[in-house]
Amino acid sequence: MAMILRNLRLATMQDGGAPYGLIDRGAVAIEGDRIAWAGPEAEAPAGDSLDMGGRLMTPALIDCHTHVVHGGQRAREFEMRLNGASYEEVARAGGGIVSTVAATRAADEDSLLAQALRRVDQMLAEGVGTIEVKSGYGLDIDTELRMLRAAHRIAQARPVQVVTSFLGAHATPPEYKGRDAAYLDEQVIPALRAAHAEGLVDAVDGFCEGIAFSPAQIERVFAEARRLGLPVKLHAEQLSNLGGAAMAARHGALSADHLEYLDAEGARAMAAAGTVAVILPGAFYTLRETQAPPIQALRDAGAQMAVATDCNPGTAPMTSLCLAMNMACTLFRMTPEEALAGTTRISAKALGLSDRGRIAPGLRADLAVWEAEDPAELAYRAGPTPLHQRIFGGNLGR
Ligand code: DI6
Ligand code: FE
Repeated sequence: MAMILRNLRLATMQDGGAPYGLIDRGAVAIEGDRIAWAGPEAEAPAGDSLDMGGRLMTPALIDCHTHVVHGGQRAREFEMRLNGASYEEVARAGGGIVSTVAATRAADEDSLLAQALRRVDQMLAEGVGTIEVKSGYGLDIDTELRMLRAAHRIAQARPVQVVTSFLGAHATPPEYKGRDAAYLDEQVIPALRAAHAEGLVDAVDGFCEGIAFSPAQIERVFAEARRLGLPVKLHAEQLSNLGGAAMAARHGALSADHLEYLDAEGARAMAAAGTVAVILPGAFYTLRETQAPPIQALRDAGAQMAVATDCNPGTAPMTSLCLAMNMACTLFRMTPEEALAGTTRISAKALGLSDRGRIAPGLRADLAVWEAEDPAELAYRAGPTPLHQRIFGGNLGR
């Protein structure tokens, strides 16, 4: 028997109709873990009903780019940078990704899970239903596997869906300094194979940047992903333009992420391939960057844009997807509707998921009911809009 949630301002996030797919006086019928019906309340099917007080309902939010599993924190580095230390001075003092690598290698699986759950709980409190979680702070076979096992345990410990991305090609660890190719051959490829064999990987990611890996080195990892039948995605054009996004598009990537230095040609290549542009304003803000991603060029090319937190201890120590939406609008001039589509319908696409991100029959009943009326409120506040109720897999109050 369906449960009917009525008296809703229903932002279905369906494309092509009213902004936000908004139905002013709407209702949703839930059966099991699925949406059975959604539409104007006057047309709702019979069933036990619950009055939702005219509140706004959206699909549960989807954070399609996070590093929530990691050891330690980098507040000291934040302080050094703001006291004028350069990125190099910070690195020489043991800061940067390698400091998180050391803390992650030192943490056992239970500790990695416990540290991640603190961040995940903050995300769930803001209406998130699905989280993408990357490896990439182990940079050796054992720790990369331990990170991904901890990531999978998040979904056992909390009512949330987890999608994992292997990010062994995040940085070259100190013990392989100057030996990138050996690191890829001796650690990254074997770790990817072992993680895939254990069913721990949903997609393969990489960091294509001058301080990380070249397009050719990333293509070495993408070739292995293709051999294993895994989709790919890429951190691209964050600090420079190496043509990473266009290369990712050539590989049919689910997404290319960051994109501050993307050019019009890269935007067209992404649009043609259906590669989602994942916009990460938290890293831009934390690093006090000045080059914004080319939002208008992405619009002109017809590329779809998602928004995510990039939650990581170095460049985006944040868990608020609502704040990320606010930053995407305030810093990059995305519209509130683009930002909300970017954390629902389009972030689902960035993860290759078609069963969520919209309020429509047959999709997962992962929903968020807000102490708000206007969908723009979710991007309007510099921080979270109060959540009234999170519905996960059809279970109210989870
Ligand atoms: N880009 C970033 O901003 C993060 N990783 C990446 O590929 C930085 C991660 C860190 O500093 O810990
Ligand atoms: Fe990232």
